[in-house]
Amino acid sequence: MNRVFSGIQPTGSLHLGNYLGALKRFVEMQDDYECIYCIVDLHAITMPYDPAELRANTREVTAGFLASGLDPERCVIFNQSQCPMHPRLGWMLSCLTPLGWLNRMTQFKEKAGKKREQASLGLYGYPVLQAADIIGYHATHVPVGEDQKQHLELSRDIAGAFNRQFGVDFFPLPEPVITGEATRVMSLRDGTKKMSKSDESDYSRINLNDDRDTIALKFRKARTDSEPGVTYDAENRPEASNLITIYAALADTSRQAVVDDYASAQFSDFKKALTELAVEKLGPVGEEMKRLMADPGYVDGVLKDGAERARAIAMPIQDEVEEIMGFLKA
Ligand code: AQP
Repeated sequence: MNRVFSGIQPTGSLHLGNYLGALKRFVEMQDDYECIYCIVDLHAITMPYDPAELRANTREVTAGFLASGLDPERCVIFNQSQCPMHPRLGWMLSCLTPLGWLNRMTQFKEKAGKKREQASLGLYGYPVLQAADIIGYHATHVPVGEDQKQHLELSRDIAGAFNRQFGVDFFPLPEPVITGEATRVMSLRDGTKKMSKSDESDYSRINLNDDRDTIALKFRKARTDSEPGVTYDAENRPEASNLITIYAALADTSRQAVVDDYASAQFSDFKKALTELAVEKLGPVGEEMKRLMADPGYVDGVLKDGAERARAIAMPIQDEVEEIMGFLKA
């Protein structure tokens, strides 16, 4: 059986990178797979945070899921803290994961930066909890952006380590699904950094709830180079190439088709066309998010129902894990 699991952290506003790298895939996959989509609030506390903001962001990300086209009747939508499997299995898997594997994780190095000694144990163990999130549902496919590739490989290694250690064929090895034109959307201010919720500059990203004027302003101010034409060259024109990638992904076409279409245009005209396209595609998502945010009772109801369904799938698997691992249930 094919089952999809993926998650997004409620650490701030959803942005175009989350949308093109993850959410758009989530929506496409709900037609063909049994899908479980999670607002990973336990991951969101691995860095310093504010409890009131966590609560608000959890509702906002849920609203973003729904506004992007996820149907709570067809897929399970819930917040991670409401299913006890995650921390429970996370702990058990952490006891099977060698430190050497975690020491290779580049996301920890980037996020901890120079303050490594102050970084939390949770941030270090983040990829193990992520492995539990996925394999605790026996998920087979995981749609993610390019930045999550290394963590997904670790999830496969951990699933394999469990199977080998206990001599079972219990956890399927999950397949990353990293597809589409925009698997790594870059910052609008620096084409070598990925677009991120936690970037200090709001001008570095397009948020799903930005209005038309804000989208136009951010694309107008987006850094480019002095070359006038529309050509794709990720190495020498990273910022311009990023905007071409964004256009291609929003229009569901290829980068080459975009370059061909704008072969004789000035880059400034291309930016205007990109703004129009982004407003056309994201405007309705932002509007729907606003409508849903005004109805927190509905959003909470979706999460409550999703959590019940998530627990019904995960807890029997967790029981089997505990049986395999030798925990006595007297
Ligand atoms: N720039 C991006 N391009 C393509 N995909 C992206 N994703 C994130 N940024 C980009 C994908 O979105 C999903 C959810 O990401 P997340 O919120 O769980 O964590 P993240 O990757 O750490 O995202 P951010 O925005 O950078 O959050 P912060 O700033 O809080 O760390 C994942 O599938 C991810 O690949």
